[in-house]
Amino acid sequence: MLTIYSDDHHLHHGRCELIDGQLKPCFEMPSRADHVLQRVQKQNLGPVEAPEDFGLGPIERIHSRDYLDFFKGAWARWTEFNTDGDLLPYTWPARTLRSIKPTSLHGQLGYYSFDGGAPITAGTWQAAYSAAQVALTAQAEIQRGARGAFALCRPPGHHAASDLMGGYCYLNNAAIAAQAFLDQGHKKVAILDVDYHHGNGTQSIFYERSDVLFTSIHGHPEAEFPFFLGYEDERGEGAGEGFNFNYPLPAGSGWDAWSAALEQACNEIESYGADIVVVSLGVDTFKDDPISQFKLDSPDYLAMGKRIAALGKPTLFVMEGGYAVEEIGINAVNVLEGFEQ
Ligand code: Q9C
Ligand code: ZN
Repeated sequence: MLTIYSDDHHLHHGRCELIDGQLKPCFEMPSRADHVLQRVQKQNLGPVEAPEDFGLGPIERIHSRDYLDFFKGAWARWTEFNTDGDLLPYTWPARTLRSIKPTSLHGQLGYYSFDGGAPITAGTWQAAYSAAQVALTAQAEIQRGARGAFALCRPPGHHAASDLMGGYCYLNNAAIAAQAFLDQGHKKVAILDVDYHHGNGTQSIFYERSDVLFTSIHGHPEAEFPFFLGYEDERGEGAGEGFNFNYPLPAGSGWDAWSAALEQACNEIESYGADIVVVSLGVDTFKDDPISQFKLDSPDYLAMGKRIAALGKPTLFVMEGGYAVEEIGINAVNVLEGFEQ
């Protein structure tokens, strides 16, 4: 299987995040992607190539122009404040406040984010832009007839909505690739989001559409980030009604419960009749993940890949979360090896 990878992800290195009442070093760190790349190479998964540049066009199919302009220009505006910290939001247009679009940097930052988990650093735009190109280049490989391809994206994307960053995500790599498939002639794309967290950004982007089926297995939002989306009763709206399937699971869930949900998601993908499957591949479902509560073990990821392969569809894997840095490579590549077996 071909892997697409860009060193540009090193340009994004957030300093800290607020967790358990403390500022701690960001869990979403550059060594994550380095470990996955090393494992791809160690296992001889296949060639590793740099992304092509498809420009902003395919990104603008998913993200609004004003959001992209804000994100691209935010760091330059922040440098005028002469501080050396990352750019982080701290006020949001929550209930009782107005949803006006502010003109100030921090006002706009709150407007274009849903949490304080997506710091902007000097190189964040370039890293996120390149990650989207990584997804698009792997998408092109499938379009050329490959059965599988791996987009080793960093930063991740599935929490990013059309005009919102959050949850370590800025540009929704999986959504951008899914839209590219449609724009290149496919009619039905299924997204299978196996990251521990609900893919709220992806769900929201396609919620009113029937040309993308969204399925997600994740920690129950009653108890887990992103808290405000990811319930089972979210089935899609308008033309999208019946094309959204959430499988929230309780903390402590292991392979038995998880694979039962996978079976249901796969059945929905089958009956939908997808042309293409895009997997939002987070491996923060691992038992030793430092911020997550599922109990999958490394061999389970081989079985996951095998079940996805049994769908018999061309499949694009897009890297999302996974914070047990030592094992992230083993677990992510196990899915890909399971798929190829
Ligand atoms: N900073 C992905 O796995 N945790 N994102 C909140 C407060 C946010 C995870 C802790 C978890 C986001 C792509
Ligand atoms: Zn996650």
